Amino acid sequence: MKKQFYTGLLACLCLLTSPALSAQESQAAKDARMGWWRDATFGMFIHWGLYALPAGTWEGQTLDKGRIGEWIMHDLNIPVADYEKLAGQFNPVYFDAAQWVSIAKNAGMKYIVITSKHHDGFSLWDSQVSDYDVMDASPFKRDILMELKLACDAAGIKLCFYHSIMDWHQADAESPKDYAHQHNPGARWERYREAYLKPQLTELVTKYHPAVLWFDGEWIPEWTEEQGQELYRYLMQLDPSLIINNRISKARQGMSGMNEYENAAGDFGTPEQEILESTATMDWESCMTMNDTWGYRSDDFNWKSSETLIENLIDVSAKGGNYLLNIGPMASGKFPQASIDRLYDLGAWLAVNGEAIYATRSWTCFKEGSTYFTLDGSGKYVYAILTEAPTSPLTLSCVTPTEGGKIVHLATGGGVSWKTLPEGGIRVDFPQGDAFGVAQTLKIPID
Ligand code: FHN
Repeated sequence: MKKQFYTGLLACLCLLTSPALSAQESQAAKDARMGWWRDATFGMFIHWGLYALPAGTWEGQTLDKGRIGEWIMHDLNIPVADYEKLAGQFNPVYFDAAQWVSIAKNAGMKYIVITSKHHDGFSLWDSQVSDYDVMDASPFKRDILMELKLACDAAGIKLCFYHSIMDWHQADAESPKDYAHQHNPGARWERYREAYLKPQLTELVTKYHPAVLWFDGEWIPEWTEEQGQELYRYLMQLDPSLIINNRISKARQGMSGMNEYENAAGDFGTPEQEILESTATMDWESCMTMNDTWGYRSDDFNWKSSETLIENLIDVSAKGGNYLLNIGPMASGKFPQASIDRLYDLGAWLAVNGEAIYATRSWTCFKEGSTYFTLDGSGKYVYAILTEAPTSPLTLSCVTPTEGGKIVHLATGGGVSWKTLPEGGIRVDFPQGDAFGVAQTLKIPID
């Protein structure tokens, strides 16, 4: 029944998608649209789907170390007909949207980006153009995205969707090697775009109102910059407040994630498992795993420490980016405990030092030694975030505080004594001892 709907939509969607946006967006309008996202700085990425069931091992064969769980279908050459049977076992009875959202919120995260559909093609909502979704193909039969939407709205968290352009399940989209032998190979790809990909995205935007659409899988040769531009215009017509990553275009330069040419579709760059060396003129967000996989692998224990994750957040923020930190929930619907522990530590650190991160901007001097700097929204304070506590009085050469101004140590809320040095910069009597935890912050007034 759904398949008829899919085919029938083709003609009318072609009509809907043709008009271009009439006017270019002004810088002021873009700043307003991007405002919440820039201020948010810290978000939760969630890779969740059928791949959580094999969790890295298929019929006794385990993925090589370093391979990522959500690629198991591809990496172990699992036929579509075998892989799709996983849907019949997908029954995450412990899934609790309110609990997931509350873990994110307590960690200081302001938005959640979850895989509406990853490369394997399985959808986490009741898609009207597919039976390969959680409502039609799994025994769970609960609309995961809608439950998350309601929980996020209640908690004041923005819900966003990751959506893969590449689709290993759709016959029209899987880049079959025999394209060359077909009469009109492009027609199948067009049918996938117009009668499957776009209708799915339309459902997501009009029913769930995601704050961000986060594309991926754009590197396949079938996808072009022109198609990306057209899809961007189409989606922005559906919801002009949307924010869309640069993977809707073809401009991403591999894992470094920034654009290799101007005027590409998309609003922000997407470094993956990397942090930029410096600030950038384009908005950017660094996405990263806590261990070595995005989708859950039961044998991946290579967890980054909480200290590393906190320093990464500081580093990204000092360079003007956002940090999107990944969770790979288990097939049961639970988060791995190691992830929960790290999120707790991040939340505890942000509860004390968050004003140095949220709604801040990069400053001309973003790092001196192991100290990072951010600039508050008013431009009246610089935050110096020390990722290593000094063993003797701290000297900072970058910053000249307001004469006679009070420098506040956020961990104690008290002032610290300081003086200007004849050679420039300042010396600060920094509170000694490690009682204040990792990465302590000084709030410094500037003229
Ligand atoms: O292939 C995907 C991968 O599975 C994961 O989703 C990451 C997250 O950014 N992106 C892709 C590779 O760039």
